[in-house]
Amino acid sequence: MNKRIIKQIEEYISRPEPVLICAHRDPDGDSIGCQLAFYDFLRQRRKGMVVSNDGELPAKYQFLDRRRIIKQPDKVKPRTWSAAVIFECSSLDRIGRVQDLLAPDTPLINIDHHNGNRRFGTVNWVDRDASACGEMVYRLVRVLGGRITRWPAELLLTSIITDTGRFHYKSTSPRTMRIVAGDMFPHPLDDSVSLTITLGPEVPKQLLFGFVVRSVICRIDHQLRGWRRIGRHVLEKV
Ligand SMILES: [Mn+2]
Repeated sequence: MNKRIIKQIEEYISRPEPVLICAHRDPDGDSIGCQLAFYDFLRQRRKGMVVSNDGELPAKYQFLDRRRIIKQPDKVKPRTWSAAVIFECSSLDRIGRVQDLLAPDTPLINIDHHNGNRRFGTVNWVDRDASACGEMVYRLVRVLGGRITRWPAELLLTSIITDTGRFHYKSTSPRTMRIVAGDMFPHPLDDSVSLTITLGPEVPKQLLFGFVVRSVICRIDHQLRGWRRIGRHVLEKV
C-alpha cells in the first residue's frame, strides 16, 4: 500500500464536513460491501457521512442494508463534503445521478481495482491485483486503525465472494484467502451470507458449494485444506 495515498485519504476524511460515499450506478455485491463497510469504519470515528447510489439494491443483497443506509441521490441534499469516496468506478460518470450532489471543488477519492481506471480523482488508489474492491477496503480500514466486527466482515465477504465468483476466478490470490481466513473472521459466521448471495438458478448446487467453502474457510488455520467431509445432513439440506 502506498503510504502517501493512505495519508491523503486520512487527511480528507478527517475534515469537519461529512463524507459522501458512493459507487457505480446499479450497485453490485462488491460495491455494496465496500460502501457499507467504509460507512461502518467512519461511524467508529464518529464521522458524519451519507451513502448514496443511483439505482436500487438487487433483492438478493438487500439483507446487507437492513437499516436502509444507502439513499437514492434525489433523497440527499447537496452540501459541502469533506470528500466523495468513490468505489469501483473507472470514470466519474459511472456514479450516475450522484454527480448532482458534488460541487466542482469536492475532493474525489477514487478507489478501484479495475484495468482502465481513468484516474479521475483528487486521490487515486487503483490496485489491479486486488480481487475485489472489498479487499482494498479491508486493508484501508486496518491500516487506519479500524475494527472489523461481524457486520463489516459479512459485507467484505460479500464483496470478495461476488468478485471472485466464489473463489473461482484467477484473481483469487493467497492474499485474498488470508484476508478471508485470517483475522477478519475470528469467529465463524453462520452460512447466511454465502447461502444468500449464491442463490441462483442452480440453487441446490450453489447451496452445497457455499456451505463447503464457508466451512473450509472457517476451519483453516493459516493452511488451506482443499477438502471437506460432507455429512449426510448437508446433502439432505440440498
Ligand atoms: Mn469489484
